[in-house]
Amino acid sequence: MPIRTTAVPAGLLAVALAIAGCSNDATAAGPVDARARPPAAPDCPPASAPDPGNAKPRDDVPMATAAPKLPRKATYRIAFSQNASNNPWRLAETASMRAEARRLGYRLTVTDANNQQAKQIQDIKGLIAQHPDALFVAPITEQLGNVVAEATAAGIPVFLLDRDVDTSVAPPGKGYVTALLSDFVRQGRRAAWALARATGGRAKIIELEGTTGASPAIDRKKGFDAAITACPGMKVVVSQSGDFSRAGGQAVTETLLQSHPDVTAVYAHNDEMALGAIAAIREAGKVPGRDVKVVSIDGSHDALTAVQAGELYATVESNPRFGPVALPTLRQYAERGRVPVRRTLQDRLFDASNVARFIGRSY
Ligand code: GYE
Repeated sequence: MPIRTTAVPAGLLAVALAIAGCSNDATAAGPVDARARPPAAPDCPPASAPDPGNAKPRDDVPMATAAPKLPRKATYRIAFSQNASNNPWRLAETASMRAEARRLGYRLTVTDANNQQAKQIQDIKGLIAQHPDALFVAPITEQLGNVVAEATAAGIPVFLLDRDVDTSVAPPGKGYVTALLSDFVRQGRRAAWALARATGGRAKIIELEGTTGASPAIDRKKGFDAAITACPGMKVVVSQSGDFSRAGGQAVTETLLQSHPDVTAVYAHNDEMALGAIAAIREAGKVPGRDVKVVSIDGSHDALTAVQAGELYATVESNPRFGPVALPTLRQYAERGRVPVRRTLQDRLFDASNVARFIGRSY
């Protein structure tokens, strides 16, 4: 299993917050959409509590010492294996990497695996053959560990973006340099708290899981499922993968609303699936946001629009703008010869109380 450490050195945290464009105010999310809030069940503490916010950054993350070194240069030839380009989150991430590389004058090659694991393995093998100075990988599932280890064995420093691999195959700091990730367990927990507030702590829930085997799907489930055990009135009645896609979320919700017409809530592991679910809820003749409460994760423009419309109760941020964190990490590795094996991004939470402030800068 991957290790789940969380830490951001002060400098990088500042970078992450600077990209976000403001200080982290997740803990200040406060009361939301009071119109729609039922009274909180006394046996469900999260239903009347504020957003728990980010976990405390850890200062005990080990340094990457056994991965290939990166020589110090004025400019770098780098590659990025992206796992898909079929949603705004992926497009924003790629655009952010391109913009930062351009700004620094680095040459960047991007491949797109079209959401297919076999293609991503081939993409990475092709990039290994070109021997870039460094390789960034957004792995589709944790099974990409072998090919990541292969790149490392070829002497290429590998940096993971936004998803982890199986760390028993590619250990952090050795099988790859470092992984830049959100705290997915925490995101799931925060989504559970938001749903507890939305429903008063009583809900029959459809859980739409992300791509099977992807680290955010594994951990967002873990965090959510664990958190709702604090509320005996909240139950996941059915949990199924919608593959992180809007079409997947819609099709799965359509079917599940037929077999479980008494469902009162949807927890989607990302915004795209939540937006698909909202369409399916409407098609089933129900009112999203009133008959069925929906929460998700990402913070995309379409999701913030749905929050404004009252159809999506809240979305926990998962920031795709990795360029200004990823490339400084590479630079630091070249200049100092060491970086921590994990860098954890800080995420906000968007709901009716703050959406107007953030929608203008959303992707
Ligand atoms: O939430 C989702 C994307 O890996 C954190 O992948 C990322 C997730 C993100 O497809 O929308």
